[in-house]
Amino acid sequence: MTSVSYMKGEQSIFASRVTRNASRKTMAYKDLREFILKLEKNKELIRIKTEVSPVLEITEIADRISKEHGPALLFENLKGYKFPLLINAFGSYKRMAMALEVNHMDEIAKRIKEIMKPHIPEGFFGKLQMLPKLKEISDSIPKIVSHAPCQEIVLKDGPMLDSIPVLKCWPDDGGPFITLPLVFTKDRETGQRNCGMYRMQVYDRVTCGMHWHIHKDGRRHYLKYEKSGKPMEVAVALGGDPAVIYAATAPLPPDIDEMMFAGFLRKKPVELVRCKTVDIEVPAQSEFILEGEIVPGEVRIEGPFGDHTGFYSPADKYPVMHIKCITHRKHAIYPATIVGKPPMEDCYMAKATERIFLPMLQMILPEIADMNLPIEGVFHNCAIISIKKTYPAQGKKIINALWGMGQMMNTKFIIIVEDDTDVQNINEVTWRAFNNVDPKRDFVFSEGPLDVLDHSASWPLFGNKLGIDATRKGPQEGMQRPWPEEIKMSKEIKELVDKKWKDYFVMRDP
Ligand SMILES: Cc1cc2nc3c(=O)[nH]c(=O)nc-3n(C[C@H](O)[C@H](O)[C@H](O)COP(=O)(O)O)c2cc1C
Ligand SMILES: [Mn+2]
Repeated sequence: MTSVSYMKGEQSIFASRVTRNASRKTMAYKDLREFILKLEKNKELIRIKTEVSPVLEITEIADRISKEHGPALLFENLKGYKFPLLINAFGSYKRMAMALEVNHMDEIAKRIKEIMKPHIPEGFFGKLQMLPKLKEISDSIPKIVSHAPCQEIVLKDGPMLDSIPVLKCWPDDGGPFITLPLVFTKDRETGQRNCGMYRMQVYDRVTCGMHWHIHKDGRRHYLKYEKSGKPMEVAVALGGDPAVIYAATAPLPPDIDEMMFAGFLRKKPVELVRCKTVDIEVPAQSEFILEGEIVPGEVRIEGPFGDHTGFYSPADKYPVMHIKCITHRKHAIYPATIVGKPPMEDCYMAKATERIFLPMLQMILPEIADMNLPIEGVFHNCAIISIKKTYPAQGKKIINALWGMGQMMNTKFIIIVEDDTDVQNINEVTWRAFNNVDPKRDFVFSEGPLDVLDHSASWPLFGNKLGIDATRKGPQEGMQRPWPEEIKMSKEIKELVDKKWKDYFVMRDP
């Protein structure tokens, strides 16, 4: 395939299978199918009818398409399986914005900022002004329904996981992996729901691994079951409204319901239905639901897995999920992704998180102006932050604060610049960092928790960190000399040159 062949847009590729009106604008997507129709209508999705294998072949296709910034792919003809497979649906800035129905992620950041502003309404009009805000909150609360498309078909024996085209992603992977699962668990003491995206290795038709990392909410719930010795019920949803899928990846604080957050994102409550065999509610519009339990203390080797760092993460012991029941929609579509050397699909989900979560950081650290988590740093390895600096050592304060904050605690490198630097412009950031930094004075070395995927540290999960304060330094920070002025041309000369610009370059006879 050449780099542009998929863009030629033969009409037949996009031949409409649209059965519903896909032109509606700001209403939340009901399910994955509505998102697929929208992508297709916008020439952001290609249906592939050639027979393909879920063993490595789809990875190679999706990887090439990712590196070419190509479209979402719907494989309709999988060797040995009847279900189609969707991949790369979130794999660009544009599709990620389409998934959350915004033009830019900053629109969501703005809504979050608005909600977090403390407001005490005064009088009748003040209360009226509050109404839209209250509506945002009531829209967010999930709604329980009694009938759901995701339960149209119920499987309890016969074909189970073996009927789903789970991908073997990379040659040295320990097996096939479910890569876009929404894992639902409950806190056994408070009943609080959690939904996290944790990959699941498929061992056989009813058994898979549960790869929640040590710092995640799913594992926090699991530890309480382990202590009690009671089996832990788990339900896994595959597919659904893209806002629901994204919410499972969002680094929300513990005990904040991802389904409520999804309701906020889509401006409409998420519909949940109780599972058939476990006491857990799952999104009613999902494509598949896996129901089962984890026996406390049981572990099994999980991995290796070609991971989003671009390296294999090593095999390790993780809990095991025993599946008792699978339900699915008629003509279900299996959603998948592959991770590997960036850029891949998950990079755009993480870039959305960078934008959406900036206001939450700013609430605690108001001097933060902007943040860039460069794709090559695979999110836990590098954060570039700009600040409005008003006192000595404020750069170092931010470095230390971030190392204590939610999933930011795993960040290995933090670079701080001032707010006249565009953190999204890596050339500008490196120019400041290379020129502004005295290593002995401006480096902060520390140690602490690291992401389990960090392979550079001498031990798993723990290692060294570096903060680089690339802000301007004053005498109170040990600087013995005045900080130099940055070169800037005068306004008058700029205007003069602007005015004469065309004239300089008019071709004249020599
Ligand atoms: C495609 C994809 C795969 C992921 N796989 C895992 C995983 O296997 N284990 C894990 O702990 N986190 C994984 N994550 C990150 C979590 O989904 C993310 O940290 C989320 O906030 C976890 O939810 P929690 O805070 O409720 O635990 C993955 C994210 C994406 C986008
Ligand atoms: Mn959570």
